[in-house]
Amino acid sequence: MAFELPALPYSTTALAAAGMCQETLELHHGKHHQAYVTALNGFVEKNPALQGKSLEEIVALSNGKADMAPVFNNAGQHWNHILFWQNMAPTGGKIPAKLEAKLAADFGSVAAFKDAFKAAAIGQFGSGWAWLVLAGDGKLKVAKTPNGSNPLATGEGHALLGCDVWEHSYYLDFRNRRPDYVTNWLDKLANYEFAEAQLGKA
Ligand code: MN3
Repeated sequence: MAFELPALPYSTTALAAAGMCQETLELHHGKHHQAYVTALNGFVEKNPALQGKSLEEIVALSNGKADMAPVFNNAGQHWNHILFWQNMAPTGGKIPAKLEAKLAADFGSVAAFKDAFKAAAIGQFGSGWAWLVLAGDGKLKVAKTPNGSNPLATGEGHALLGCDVWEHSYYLDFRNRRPDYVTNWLDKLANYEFAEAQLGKA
């Protein structure tokens, strides 16, 4: 069974008012994410060791192996983007009470969480991701990963939110201003209801 590009959970125009335009979503979902899925399927077709494996299993078995770096990069990016589309909503930015209390308990305040997340997103040199994870000790933490890596691969915890900081994610809307993109993402796009629901599944 080949991997497939999941449909967006909203229309390509749905996030425009919140700072992500139709063209960004069409290119990012329809071209960039599709390219990762197509490349991953090509690797699976050629390598019997990957056949019949779940996406998570392919990330795990290619993780840290130099000769499998292209497999890891594309599998990781497929996993990351599946989460990323669910991590945004047309009316994002509202933090529900249970998650708000946990953010305040683990970071000191919601503002301190946002500061830490922005620092990770801005501090990721080049392409990569910033994450809010539920770590093994039961605490919320912020992490960053380069390129196609993710908390699944690093073992840093269960990912609740992942913000794509590759330039293709923000260049049409914010040009080179990654800090403005990340601030807007946290305040207007992030689907904290989805993140809160993940707390119960971790
Ligand atoms: Mn991307």
